[in-house]
Parts: sequence; C-alpha cells; structure tokens
Amino acid sequence: MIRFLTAGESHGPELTAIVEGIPAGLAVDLAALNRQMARRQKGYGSGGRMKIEKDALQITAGVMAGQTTGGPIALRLPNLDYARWREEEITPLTVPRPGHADLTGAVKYGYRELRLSLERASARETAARVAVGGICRQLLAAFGITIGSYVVRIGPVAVPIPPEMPYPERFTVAESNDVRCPVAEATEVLREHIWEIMQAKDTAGGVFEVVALGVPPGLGSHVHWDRRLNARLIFAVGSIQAIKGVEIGEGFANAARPGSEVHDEIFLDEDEDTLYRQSNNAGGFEGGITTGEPVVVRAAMKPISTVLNPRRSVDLATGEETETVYERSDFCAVPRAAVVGEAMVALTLADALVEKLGGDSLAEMRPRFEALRQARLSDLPMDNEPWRFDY
Ligand code: EPS
Repeated sequence: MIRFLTAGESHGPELTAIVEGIPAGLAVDLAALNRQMARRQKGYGSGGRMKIEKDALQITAGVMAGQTTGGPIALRLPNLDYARWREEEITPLTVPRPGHADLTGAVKYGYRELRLSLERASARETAARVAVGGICRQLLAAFGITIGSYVVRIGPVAVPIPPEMPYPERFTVAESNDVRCPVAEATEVLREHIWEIMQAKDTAGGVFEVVALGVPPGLGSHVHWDRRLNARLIFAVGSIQAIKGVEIGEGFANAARPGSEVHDEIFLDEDEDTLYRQSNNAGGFEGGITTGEPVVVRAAMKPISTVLNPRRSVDLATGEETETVYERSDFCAVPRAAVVGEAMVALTLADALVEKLGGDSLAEMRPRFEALRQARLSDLPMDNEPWRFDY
C-alpha cells in the first residue's frame, strides 16, 4: 500500500526519497520530522561526519498547506559534506574493506573504483529512510500508535533491563543519553566499552530493540506467507545496513524454553467483555497477525566494517595482497541504528494499517479504526454446531 524509493550517494549533492500511498488529510509537522532526523544523528561513537551534517528536510511534493494530498510525497535532504568532496580530485580506492559492499559491489557491477559501490551502500542512505519513516510515524500517531527504541547490548556488554520496567520509561531514559541506554545506571558501562573500542582502533556492534505501542489487533494475516506482518517487519529491519539478525519478541530465547513457558496464556475480563494476556513473549504476534500487545522487534548489528586497524585485503589495481587504508568512519553506530529501526517499523506498520483500514483519506480511515478498537468478545460469532469438512 505504501511504497518508497530512495536515491543518493553518501557524498553526492543530496539524498532524495519518494513515498507513495500516504492517505490524504494528514497534517505533516516538518519540525517534528527534523527532530527525528536529529535523533538519528546523535550517538556516542560516531565519526567526524556527524559534526558536518545537520540534516534538514525539504518537502517538494505531496504536502500542500501543511496537509498530505494523497499524492506521492517527495523529500530532499542535502549532503553538506558534498561541498568539500566536489572540490577534490579523487584518488581511486582499490583495496576493498572486508565486511563492506566494496568487493561484492565491484564484482557485481564491474567497477574498478570501489567508491562507486561504497557511496551507495553507505549507511548515509538511512537518513532518507528516517525521513520517510517520520511521515509514517505521524500517520500512526494520528491513530494513537507510538514507536520507541533502546539499545540492549553494545559488543559484550548487555544492558540489565528489569523486565517489569514500562516501555515509555525505557524510551524516556534512552532518549536522555547518547548511547540510547534504557537503564540510567548502565549508561556509563556502555560508553566505557565504546571508548575502549575507539582506543583500540576497533569497532563495536550490538543489539537494539524497537517497540510499537497502541497497535490494534488484526494487522497482517496468517493466510499467505507474504502477508504475515511479523515476517514483513523482519525483512524491513533486516534491510538496514549492517543488520544481520532480527527477532520478534523473545524469538531466539523462546527456542530454548518449553512451550508451557513460552505461550502467552489467554484470560477473560468479564466486565470489559474482552480477552487479555499477562505476558508478551510472542512480541505482539500470533500467526503473523497483531495481538494488540506491544510489537517488539530486536535487531543485531555487526561491527562497522571500516576499522582503523588495517585489515588484510587485496589491491584490485595491482593484484597484490596488502592492507586496507583507513578513511573517516564511525566506531559504533548501534544507538543511531535503533532510530533507523524505528523508521522501518513505522513504515511497515503504517503500510499494514492502511491495508487493514483502506480508504484514501484519514477521514475515511478513522471510523474504521474505531470499530477495530472497540471489538468485543460478544461481537465474535459463537457457533458451536458440529460440522463436516465437505469440499
Ligand atoms: C558511513 C560512513 C560515515 C558515516 C556515514 C555512513 O561517513 P563518512 O565516510 O563520510 O565519514 O558518517 O553516515 C552518515 C553520513 C550518516 O548520516 O549516517 C558508511 O560508510 O556507511
């Protein structure tokens, strides 16, 4: 329902994005979008580039008088670093960094100059995703759906999050520090590890969690593989640069537990005539459909592949074994990747919401959303007559 494309190189004049399928009548708050852009740029362990870029969005189509028209929305994001790069005579880069798209991109597209692949593979592109995700986030917010994130691990250091700690509190604490740590007392330990990694001229990966609150039950479907919304979320988050693993809820930990400890039991609230759960090990999904519990997506990011310590590689120009040459990069981008994760979750959930509610405008979607929200147990057909599989 909602499609988007991005274009642009890391050091080119700008990133461009087009998002199509956003319903009409959504008030777009540009200042709030730019706050999302700034969140993506904040993170201890970033390289020098973040001091140059101050991402400021321009919207050039699809929003008129502050409201979406229903037409494609075009977004522009100038790269401030371009001014310097356009002045330079570029020395070809011919030694691929292990772990980056340098070699695979060069082999696939027939480049001799590795910059052609790394310029587009660069995680600079995630700025465009946060811009598009920001609009989807505003659409979701119009229906009371909110999204936050926090870091749960940097390298070997895991954050001890008390399981009973409410999500809004985790978001607030994470927002208040530059490692997106949800537990105030653990912040310094994460920062120390990143500092040590920088001293060792190395890089660190980690794990972050994205959580969506207020998601109604009934988004996605079990009826076909590509309609399972949990799978669509795994794809969307797994498409972020350097993300190598994505799980829903307690995905991998659940694999080690017996079923009796995993599945979230179902209870009846007689007064409200509704069903509820006391746990959410499923991360908000059963059968690829949202349960109405928080949607929890966890992603593993590999360490940044541009490592200050030279790595062994081969110079494609000479055909000889050599070592990589360092160019400016980040040491740890996990806190910032979490914000990109939020954007991809926002996009996927907004897509599923539009699919569920239909409609060309917010005015059409709203009454349908209310009906979804107010579903009661007694609304379900209670038919207990015996029947036959009679095809
Ligand atoms: C990136 C390398 C760094 C990052 C960049 C992603 O850029 P540079 O090579 O210019 O120092 O700063 O990320 C951004 C510019 C951004 O806005 O996130 C890479 O190779 O992926």
